[in-house]
Parts: sequence; structure tokens; C-alpha cells
Amino acid sequence: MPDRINWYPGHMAKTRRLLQEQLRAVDAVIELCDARAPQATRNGDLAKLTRGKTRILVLNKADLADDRETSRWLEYFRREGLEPMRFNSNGGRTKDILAKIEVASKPALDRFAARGVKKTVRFMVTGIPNVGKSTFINRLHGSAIAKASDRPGVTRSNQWVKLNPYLEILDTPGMLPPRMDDQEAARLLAYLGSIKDEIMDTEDLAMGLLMRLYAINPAAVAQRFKLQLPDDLEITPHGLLEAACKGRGWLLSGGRFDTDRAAALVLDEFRAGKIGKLTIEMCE
Ligand SMILES: Nc1nc2c(ncn2[C@@H]2O[C@H](COP(=O)(O)OP(=O)(O)O)[C@@H](O)[C@H]2O)c(=O)[nH]1
Ligand SMILES: [Mg+2]
Repeated sequence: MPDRINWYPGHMAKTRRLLQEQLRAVDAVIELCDARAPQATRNGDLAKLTRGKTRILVLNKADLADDRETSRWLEYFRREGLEPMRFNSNGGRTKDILAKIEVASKPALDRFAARGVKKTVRFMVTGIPNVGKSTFINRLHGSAIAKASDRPGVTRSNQWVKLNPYLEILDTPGMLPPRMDDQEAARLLAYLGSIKDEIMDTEDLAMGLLMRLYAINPAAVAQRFKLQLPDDLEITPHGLLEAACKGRGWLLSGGRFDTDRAAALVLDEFRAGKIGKLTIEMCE
């Protein structure tokens, strides 16, 4: 279940405190963002909070994003000096991410060796609600635990899960508050379902999303919602939602458009990736 949270200031502060506590216990951080809106689903404070720690940035849900756009984002984050990679926590192979984690662990392991101490490198996973933190951890556990399960004493009841003899990962993810300061980013988060829908009017949200998707990939939107749009028609938010009602038969008695139902379904279908692999935040 995605986390559904009201971000009142007290909650933000508590979440941040808990994260700071968890960060103290780890050497390295795996930050998850959503490949469909990689920048909007990051939290700017994390860089400050994790200063001095090794960091890997995972563009998760890459199966739902446009592959070419994801490549551009990866290049952008590389230029920023980050270690980015794309991943699908629902079905991706863990080989590459595990290799990346090993490489990222090297500096800490070297430090331990230089001090003559035998320590494991400890990782944690962090990100805003709904980016897939729990799914990601389960996926890593799946491959790591499966291998370790025939050895006695290695159980999941431990808060730390051993990925290999010198690598451990924190069993519970650290949650970051989403960025609500930036209106544009907040809208993208709402499209993705990362903040409570009730914050915004569902119909407004669906119309905004339709306009955005239509600008990005008109063919995919037209096909999914069976839009019949004359060439000379001016594209408006209401016009698009109504065309979707007509196309998909979302009608009430008397032939009126069932825009409530349409709005909910447009959001659902986008979030489930049914409209296509679509990135909604473009890399400059
Ligand atoms: N398609 C797709 N769905 C994902 C992926 N990772 C997570 N999800 C889905 O996203 C939703 C939120 O995932 P969850 O792990 O609970 O997010 P958390 O709040 O960050 O822990 C769930 O419905 C997951 O099945 C992914 O890589 N691809
Ligand atoms: Mg979770």
C-alpha cells in the first residue's frame, strides 16, 4: 500500500528526525526517485542530510517511463556527479544494482581496512512516499535472502539484512517528505499519486494530466481514450476530458458526460502505466 499522509508541519519534522536517526547508523544511502518525474520526486534536503555518505540514485519504476527520456535523465544526473541507474522493482534483475552497491561500498571498505577494523558497510533506502522503497527492498531481499536462507542464523527478523559477508541493508526504508514548496513539482507528485488526491480536485487533476500527456504523446492519449478530435479543434482541458468520455463511453443518463468517473479512471490508468511508458518531467 502506498503511504497516504497529510504533510502537516509536525509530521514533516518527525519524519525528518526519524530519517536523521537512521542516517547516523549507515555508511551509504540508496535514494529512490520515480523515473517518470525524477527531479520532482526527489527531496532537495537529502543532499544536505547525507553529506559525506556514499549515495546511489535509483530511477525506479523505469518500466513505466519513456526509455529515451530515462537515458537523458541518467546522463543529466551523471553530469551532476551522482551515481544513477534505472530499475524496475517489480520485475527487474538485481545483478546490476547489486554490482553498483558493491562498487559504492568500496570507499567505506577501504577506510575500514586502513583503520584495521573488520566492519560491514551499512546501506539504507530512502525516498518520498510511493516511489517503491518497500518493493525495492523486498526485491533485494528476495535475491540476497534466497541465497542465504540455507545458512542457520540468517533470518529476516533482524533489522539488518546481509546482502553479502561485508554488506548489510536496513530492513525498513527511511521516508523523506515530498517537496511541497514548488507548485509545479507538487502537481507532478499529485499526477503520480504520491500525495493525497484530496489535496486537489480530482477533475482538475485529471484535466491537467490529460493536457500534459497530450502535449508529450498525443498518439498514446488518443489511442487509449479513443479520442475523436477534429484537426482544427483547439485542445482545452475540458475538451480533452469530454472527448475521453465520448470515446470510452463514460456517460450518464441523458448522454451527459460522467466526468467524475472519467477523472478517476484517467488518473488510475496513467498511474498503472496503461496509457504507455510516459515520462511527465523532461530533462532540460
Ligand atoms: N511498475 C512499477 N511499480 C512499482 C515499482 N516499484 C514499486 N511499484 C509500485 O508502486 C507502489 C508503491 O510501492 P511501495 O514499495 O509501497 O512504495 P513506498 O511507499 O516507497 O514504500 C506499489 O503499488 C508498487 O507495486 C516499479 O519499479 N515498477
Ligand atoms: Mg513503504
